[in-house]
Amino acid sequence: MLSTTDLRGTDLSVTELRAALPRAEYDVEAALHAVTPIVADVAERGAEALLELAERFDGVRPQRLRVPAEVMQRALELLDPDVRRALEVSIERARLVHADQVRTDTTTQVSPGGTVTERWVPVDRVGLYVPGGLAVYPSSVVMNVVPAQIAGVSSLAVASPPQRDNAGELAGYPHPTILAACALLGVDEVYATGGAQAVAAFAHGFDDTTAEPVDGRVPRCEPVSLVTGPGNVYVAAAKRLLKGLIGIDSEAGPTEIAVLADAGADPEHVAADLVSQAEHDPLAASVLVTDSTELAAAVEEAVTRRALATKHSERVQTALTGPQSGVVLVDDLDAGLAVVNAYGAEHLEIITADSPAVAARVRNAGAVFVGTYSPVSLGDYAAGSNHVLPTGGCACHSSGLSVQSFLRGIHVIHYDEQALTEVGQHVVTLAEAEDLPAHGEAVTARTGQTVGR
Ligand code: HSO
Ligand code: ZN
Repeated sequence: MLSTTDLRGTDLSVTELRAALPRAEYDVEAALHAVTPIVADVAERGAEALLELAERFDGVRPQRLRVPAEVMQRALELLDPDVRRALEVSIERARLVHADQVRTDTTTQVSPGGTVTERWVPVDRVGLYVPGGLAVYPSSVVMNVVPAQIAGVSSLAVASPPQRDNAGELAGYPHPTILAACALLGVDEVYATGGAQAVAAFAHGFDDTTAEPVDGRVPRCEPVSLVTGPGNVYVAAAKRLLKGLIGIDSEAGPTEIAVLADAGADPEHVAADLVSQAEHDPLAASVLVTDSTELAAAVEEAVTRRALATKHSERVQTALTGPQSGVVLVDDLDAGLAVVNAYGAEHLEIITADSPAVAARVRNAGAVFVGTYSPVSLGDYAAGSNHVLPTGGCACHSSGLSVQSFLRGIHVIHYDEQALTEVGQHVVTLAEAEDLPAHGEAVTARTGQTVGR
């Protein structure tokens, strides 16, 4: 089922390795054509466009775009108590980890009378996108909302596609479990809109003509400054299109798991984990990197068996047989590390002898799962770590969602006269070197220093 890339006996550069490794074709550029008119339509016609687009893409026209308080409450009542408890544990653990990410302001005394402070300020208003297509992810509500709240974001809105068949009595609203997760987290501004149109709605804002007027006025969904959260290729394309007007976390692509394992790994564990992430998407990538042909053969057998037996067999098999998945054979663990570092997987498992030592040598990965008892699905739900992670090799330059994603570090510069005078001549000199004498004059107007050398 898994194709094999045999790198034994080779000594490839990072660029050559990247070209040789399995990776998904994910064409955000192509999706831009489809998304551009949608974004323009939402910018122009607001709520009316959102209702029509929901009808077209989600097969249902929401009665209300903003989910009313009583519907949020009802979703919480409908929540299975076991799911509620599991979500609460997920929230508790995520809060623990993310609380440690809080940044403290720093003030650097650069010279007597001259300081630079870095002040960490949360983004004022954020839009969190939660997918609701092939699968419905209340866990992604937790992963987006927890760091935003800990960062101190004061205005948070969530958007998720309205459900036609999947929401029982709450049809026309986002999935009830998503609404319940929002309610558990204290998020009460939730919109029934998905895909590219949700990102456009966040970026441009809209008058919510579907809501009850307040004091005779139509309530408004105010534009946000930042949109975060995973989504399909159309969500990624809308983020790319609107980036600049809004900030984005990343253009999330299909999920990926790479496992670096040696002969001591249990093939059932490895196979279960490869299948677990393949369950997300026919384009999901599952890659085993190993120096053991015996393990590779045993994993191949177990993966084939599990892929046939699992609930979402069809999309799992599509993902596992796609060009983005496979086994990579290497000479030894050093070569394996070179492969996983070149690949930069969203999720990387290390199941080897002395896994912590091997994991410490990983340079590029969205998140690293160390040893037999740290499967990716633990991180998806309840490790405390964040599951919104860089995909498609972006782990080589970016990190997953964190408190930092919702903060801006503002430099506050405060010099007194003496401190400015002390460094003033250097400013003048550099200004002249750049042929920008007026820059220097802004200093000499204060200090009386002479311009020119
Ligand atoms: N593995 C996904 C997150 C997720 N898994 C949500 C289950 N639910 C991307 O990190
Ligand atoms: Zn997952």
